[in-house]
Amino acid sequence: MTETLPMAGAAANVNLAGLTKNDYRGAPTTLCQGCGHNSISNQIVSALYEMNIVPEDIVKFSGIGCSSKSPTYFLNRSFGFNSLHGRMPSIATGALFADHHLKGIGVSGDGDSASIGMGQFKHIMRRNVNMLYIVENNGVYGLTKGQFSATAEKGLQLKKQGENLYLPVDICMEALASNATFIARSFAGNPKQVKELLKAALAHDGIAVLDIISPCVTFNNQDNAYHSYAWGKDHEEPLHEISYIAPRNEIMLERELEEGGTCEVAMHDGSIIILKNLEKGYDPSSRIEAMRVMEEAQQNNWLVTGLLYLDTRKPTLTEMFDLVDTPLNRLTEVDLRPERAMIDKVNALMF
Ligand SMILES: Cc1ncc(C[n+]2csc(CCOP(=O)(O)OP(=O)(O)O)c2C)c(N)n1
Ligand code: SF4
Ligand SMILES: [Mg+2]
Repeated sequence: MTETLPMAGAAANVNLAGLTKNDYRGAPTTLCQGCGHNSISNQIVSALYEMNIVPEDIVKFSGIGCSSKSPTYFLNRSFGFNSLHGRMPSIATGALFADHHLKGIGVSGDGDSASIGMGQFKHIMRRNVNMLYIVENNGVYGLTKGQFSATAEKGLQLKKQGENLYLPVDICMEALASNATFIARSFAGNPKQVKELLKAALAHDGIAVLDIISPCVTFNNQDNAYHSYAWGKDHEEPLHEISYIAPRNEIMLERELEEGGTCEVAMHDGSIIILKNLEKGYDPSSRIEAMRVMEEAQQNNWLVTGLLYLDTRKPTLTEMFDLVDTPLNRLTEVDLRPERAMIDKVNALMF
């Protein structure tokens, strides 16, 4: 009998998890053509495929908005929960506590996170929940027809809204103030950087906030708007070229932060993030540096992108609790019922 050999092309498309890129896709998008959110979904598909992550090990979360519809457009094989407006963090916290073996990917919008969900946003940061928290930031409420969001720049003029009178909320500054352990900013018009930052964020143990300027082509893409493709392309100032290197045996911890040098950051899973500094040394482990760079960017109207801040030392939410290895949602009644002697002991303590 002749042996059937796999087709060379097909084999080449299979990653180390034995999956093709199609295994990471979702339903066809219903968002507007050219919407930045679509470009981000495509990079999520590529990043997970290239990292050989098994889709069933991921759980997706979102709130309400065009951005929050995005999880439908990637990872068909993963469970997901499309929650209420601004409430994604509490749903994610509960689900990831119930199964600490899963990694969370949350997609939110600037309206969802910086207005109605601001309180929840701040608290998921300080709890260091193990998830990637993406804010697809377009400066407007896209889904409800383009009202100003809290991240819109002061003075923005929109045909149907008039002039925005208020100073904007900066997602990354809010994340830093709330003790997030991984903070990065990117731009949907720079897909290569988006993908590398997604990989680095997924390799992080703890909360990884990725603020991605993601133009709304229908309501806020005129060339002078800070969340447009044209403005982003003209004003982007990457801090470094970032590359993600998958886990390997030899971990290089040496760091060179002198001008034009590279900085290597070792992640818990053995992967490495290489930051090639473009102009001057930037140390992402310094909160003060991160704040300075963001402040400087605000003063000069620069769209600073890259890894702004990283702290790999803080325990995640579930590490702070003495959990059994079996996820809580898989414990059976037998596992949970205390022995008679223990019940008697507890009762004796109480009365
Ligand atoms: C409690 C509640 N208030 C208001 C709304 C209406 N609403 C739906 S989406 C949205 C804003 C979405 O903006 P954003 O999060 O920036 O997402 P985008 O559509 O811009 O991607 C609002 C106000 C709602 N669904 N629920
Ligand atoms: S309205 Fe704006 S945010 Fe919503 S899908 Fe269209 S382009 Fe994207
Ligand atoms: Mg928005």
